[in-house]
Amino acid sequence: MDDLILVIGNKNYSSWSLRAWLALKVAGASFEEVLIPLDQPNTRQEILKHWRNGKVPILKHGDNLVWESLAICEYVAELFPQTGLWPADTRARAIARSLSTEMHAGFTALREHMPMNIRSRFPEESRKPDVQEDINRITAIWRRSRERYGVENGGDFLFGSFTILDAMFAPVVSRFRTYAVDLGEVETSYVEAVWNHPAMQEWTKAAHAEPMVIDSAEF
Ligand SMILES: N[C@@H](CCC(=O)N[C@@H](CS)C(=O)NCC(=O)O)C(=O)O
Repeated sequence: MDDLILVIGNKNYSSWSLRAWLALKVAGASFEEVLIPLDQPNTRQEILKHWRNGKVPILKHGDNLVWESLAICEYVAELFPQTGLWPADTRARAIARSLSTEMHAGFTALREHMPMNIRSRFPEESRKPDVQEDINRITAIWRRSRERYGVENGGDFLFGSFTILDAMFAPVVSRFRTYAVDLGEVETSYVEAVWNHPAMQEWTKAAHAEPMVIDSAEF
């Protein structure tokens, strides 16, 4: 499939772009990448040239156009059904979808106060209660998923092999590293598994090589 184009933002900051990009990479898709630097005077204008929602990521596939990171991941899972981007079992898939949607729609305190910034380290002594609440919910999801599905299915990810749910949480993995969040054994192993995934490494390497710097970005 050679007519896929993914429009993304800066790799250091664009957490939503990372999710869609990971889904394509893990599916083994070959795709063209169009990177629009965020937070520039012409950013909105440049994104609007691709689609009227004014946000990245945007996936173009011939005449089809998909926006919203989770919808893109779903579309990629349908294009490449053999790559297991969702768990095969119906019940497991329903849970993985529910958790992915929870991530897509929620955790606003974490997103606001701990923006993704792959290159930086901002260890914090204390956290706002609502941020800590988000961290507690996420770490509980990770522990429960690993315990209930991950270990049983084999593999180091939440439901065993890498799924869309892991793509949805990949920016959180990066945030937990940037802000030095204290984690238990299970969560630490999971963070390492996501961080060391070849696709994640490819993205982070590119993030380090980017020259653009944005102050206090919330993406
Ligand atoms: N809900 C959207 C969120 C997309 C979003 O907020 N993208 C940010 C970058 S990560 C963006 O395009 N911001 C536009 C801007 O900064 O002008 C999704 O899941 O794709």
